This record gives sequence, C-alpha cells and structure tokens, in this order.
Amino acid sequence: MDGNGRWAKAHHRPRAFGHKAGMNNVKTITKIASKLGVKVLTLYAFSTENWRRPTDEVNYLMQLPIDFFNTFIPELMAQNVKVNVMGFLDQLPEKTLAVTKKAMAETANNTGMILNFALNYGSRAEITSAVQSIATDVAAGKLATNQITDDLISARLMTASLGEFADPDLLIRTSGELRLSNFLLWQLAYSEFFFTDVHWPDFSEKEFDQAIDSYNHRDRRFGGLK
Ligand code: V07
Repeated sequence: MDGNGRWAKAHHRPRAFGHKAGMNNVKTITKIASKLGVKVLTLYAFSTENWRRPTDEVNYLMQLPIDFFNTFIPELMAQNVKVNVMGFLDQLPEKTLAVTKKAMAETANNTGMILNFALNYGSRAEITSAVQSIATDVAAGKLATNQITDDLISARLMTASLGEFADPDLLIRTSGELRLSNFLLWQLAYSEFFFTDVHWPDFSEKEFDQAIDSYNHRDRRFGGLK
C-alpha cells in the first residue's frame, strides 16, 4: 500500500493525512474484495524496516489499527470478515497489540474473507525464524534432515494458518514501486504481479478491476507446461 506520503504531498498536506486516507481506503478495498469473493486479502501495513522512520510518524502509524477497529469492526462483522494479523507482534506497542488481538478474537468465528494484515512483518526475518525452529527440532532429534520439505518450510511461516491460500495468486503494488521489498519472498514464488502508478489512497474499484482483469488474462504454468 505505497504512496500515502506522496499522495499527501501532492495535496499539500502532512504525511499523516495521507496515512489516514490510506487507512480509509483499506476499508473501501476490503468491502470490494469481500463482495468479489476474494478468500484472503493480505495488506502490507508496516514493515520491520519502517521503524527507521521519524518517531512521530511511527507513533501515528501505530495508532492506525486502533482507529481502524474502533470504526470498522461492526462492518467487518456484517460482512462476515475474519481478521488476522501476522508479523513480529511482540515488538508492537501494548495498545496496538491489544486492539489487534481483540479484533482477531471478535471476528474469529466469521467464515467469509480473511483480512490479513502484515504488521511489523519482514520476509527474511520470517524465513530466518522458520529455519531456526526447524534446526531446533533437528538438533533435538525430533526431525530428520530428509523431512525438511517444501511443505514443512511453508508450515513454519507466518502464513501457515491460511492453509491452501498461503501463497497469493496476485500481488498488487501501488505508487510506481517495482520491487518486492522483503514481502512474502517464499510465498510469492509463482504469484502474478500487477504494478500501478496510482497512490494507495487513490487505488479504487476501477484499478482493482483492472488488476483482476489483467490477472484473468495470465497463463499460469507454475514452471510446467499446460
Ligand atoms: C496503516 C494505512 C494503510 C496504508 C499503509 C500505511 C498506513 C490499517 C492498519 C491496520 C493494521 C493492523 C490491523 C488493523 C488495521 C494499519 C498501520 C498502517 C501500521 F490489525 N491501515 N494501517 N496499520 N496505514
């Protein structure tokens, strides 16, 4: 969800104004995705590298999940959406962590779309942690080397709870950035990519439809031939 800062600058407003608009667009796109029948919508809200931003901005960003749930939980319930948060959650401020845990608990029995936030997430750290957990099991004699498979590694990643939807079909990146930036490195191995110059607050139903239409014209072969 790139481009909140650039969007604010273009409107001669502070960066926080862009983040607020970005958060409101999370609500808009969640509703559209849920209506379209998307099974899992994962949103990259905060990376492990974002702590390097000015303290004021980090503090503002950490407040956003609180605002988000205070205003959006009833609609999420009405849409039968289940909230999930993945990332290194132990490093989040206490209040931010409390509100995300509460949202997951309140929506735990919803059976519709999973709205999955990547919060304080970084893919290399995720893979490192999975490797450590596997090595611990090998050292303890609980796991043999030949039991380390593709599926076992997937099962130790933060997306494991998403089951058959752990690997995204489509990645959308906004605001003209053409990098992966440490997002879901393992899980995106065979995903289709869609890039747009539109800043996240302006990413609307029209752009979402364009991304899905583009996806529908791709020939997915997963390395093989049809
Ligand atoms: C954030 C708004 C969207 C654009 C990206 C940066 C700013 C929603 C959340 C959120 C996260 C977890 C959660 C519920 C809501 C959020 C941050 C930033 C840190 F459980 N938007 N948003 N979190 N932005």
